Amino acid sequence: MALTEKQEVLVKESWEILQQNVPEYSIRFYQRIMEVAPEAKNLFSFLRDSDEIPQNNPNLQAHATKVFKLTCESVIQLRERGAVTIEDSTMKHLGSLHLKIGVTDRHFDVVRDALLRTIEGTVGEKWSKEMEGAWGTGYDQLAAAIQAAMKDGA
Ligand code: HEM
Ligand code: ISQ
Repeated sequence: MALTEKQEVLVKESWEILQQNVPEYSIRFYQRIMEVAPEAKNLFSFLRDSDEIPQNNPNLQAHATKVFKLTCESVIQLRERGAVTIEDSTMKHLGSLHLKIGVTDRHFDVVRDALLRTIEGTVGEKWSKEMEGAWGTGYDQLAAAIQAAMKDGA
């Protein structure tokens, strides 16, 4: 699916709002993943040993932010170049890491849903189908690239 200029603007706008609410959206993101896929908790080194999702954990916030930032960059690349062109070495790293951890295709769906619901909850009334389509498309292309790198590493 090709993205419109308007969709790129919507993603950039929502990313600005997210960046002002990092502690809040990180927790929301993990909570949603844990609700839908409780077993995934054990995959995360910084969640494994606690019963609750730790508030104000810099590790957790940094990780959640990386996922959102990469997705945002993918949207921009899709608009500008028609494809996701994240650096090769980054893709290789993400592919081998997620393969080693044992991330499944279903997990990718769970994270997709959590990402979208987190943005929806954070941007409030600015949320729209158009915005959802843009983030969703960026995520799908990025996830496909990571999954391809995982298969390469197998
Ligand atoms: C680690 C991105 C999908 C689970 C990471 C890291 C990044 C990342 C940037 C940190 C890499 C590093 O530490 O060097 C992404 C992106 C995804 C994605 C962009 C989808 C497009 C998933 C999925 C799962 C998952 C579906 C499964 C629930 C993990 C885990 C770690 C990790 C468990 C290691 C965390 C730790 O340090 O313990 N991911 N990821 N990721 N990812 Fe993902
Ligand atoms: C997937 N990969 C890395 C970090 C993450 C943080 C929260 C949810 C999913 C993630």
